[in-house]
Amino acid sequence: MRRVSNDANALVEDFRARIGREPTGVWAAPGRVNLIGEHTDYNDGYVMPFALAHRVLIAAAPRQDGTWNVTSLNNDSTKIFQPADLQPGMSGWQAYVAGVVWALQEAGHQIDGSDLVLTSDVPEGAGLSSSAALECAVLTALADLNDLDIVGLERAKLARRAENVFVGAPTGLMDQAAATLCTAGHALFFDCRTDDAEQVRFDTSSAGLEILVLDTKTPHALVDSEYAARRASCEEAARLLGVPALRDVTDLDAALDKLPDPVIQRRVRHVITENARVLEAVKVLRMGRIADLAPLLDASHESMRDDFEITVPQVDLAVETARASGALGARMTGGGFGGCIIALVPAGEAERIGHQIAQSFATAGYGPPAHFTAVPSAGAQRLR
Ligand code: GAF
Repeated sequence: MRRVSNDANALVEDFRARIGREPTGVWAAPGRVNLIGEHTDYNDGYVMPFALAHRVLIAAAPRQDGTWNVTSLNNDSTKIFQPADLQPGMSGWQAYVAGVVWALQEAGHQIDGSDLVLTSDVPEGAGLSSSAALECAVLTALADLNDLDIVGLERAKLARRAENVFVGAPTGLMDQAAATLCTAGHALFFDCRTDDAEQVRFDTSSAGLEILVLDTKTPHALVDSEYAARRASCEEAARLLGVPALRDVTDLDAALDKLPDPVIQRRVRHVITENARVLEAVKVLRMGRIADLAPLLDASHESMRDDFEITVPQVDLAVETARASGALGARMTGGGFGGCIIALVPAGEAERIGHQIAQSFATAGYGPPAHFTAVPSAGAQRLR
């Protein structure tokens, strides 16, 4: 039977029932929302995600026969793989598990076989990084089981390598950095060039506010090809401008003058202005002025809609309705072409605003969205 759970004790019971012995431990890694800084990570720029309470849980124990026996309770499916099966290009949910074993081995670590039973309540395909959560949970479990001395950021980079090379998705480091480094009560200000990480206090309730996350449940049809196309445009722009990455553009107007193509100009304008918005967001959060995030969220959304062109009508409607219903500011979060929006709303209003958006979706003939209130939570860790 399919099971979606966030409870370590229940997972231990599942492990006992399926594997017939005690797990050595239980590990977890969270999904994330990105507060601001979209499509900046692979441009060597800035991001500011925070971890969700939604997470992947893994109960695990070593095996002596050198195989990995992995059960996903969500998919009600078990996959067994051996060292010879660890070939990039594997598909399905198991690729995220096998990819981590592969990345660890490629980095020279000895990884013994294990039994792994996992469950996740991170919504899939919603732009909340369910795959990075899975990779980082597996990595955290295997690092402990195999006594590996790998620090946080190195873990994030290995998980990203699994995603980029084994699974084949050309993402940046943000999602794995968030799943690994985030701490409860904080957003993570991360510099994707220098790897500098700062935990910025993000206590919305002290400001009388909360973060509504609304999943538009829009199918992510073009996400892979369009993501790769945006990345390629940014790299092409950096090449034309003679800089290592768009992070290095200091004079936006001068850069735009040098670029012949209006589409590339828009892509560059998004990345440069988005980096500036992240820096501004860090400033206001350091001063505890959470409400001042609102215009930055709005401007970020407009930039993604008009310049980076990664929103879809459902996402734009959700953002517009959130604002019209009393949100201080709102934006799409994540890679785009569907997925979730976040809205900064007065405390106690998330429910009402979520319902307003559901109504506007019904009126527009869209399927029902889902929503929850986000609480900045802990990164990957051992639970027991
Ligand atoms: C996806 C990617 F995985 C991240 O690396 C990042 O580029 C994001 O889209 C957009 O900001 O989540």
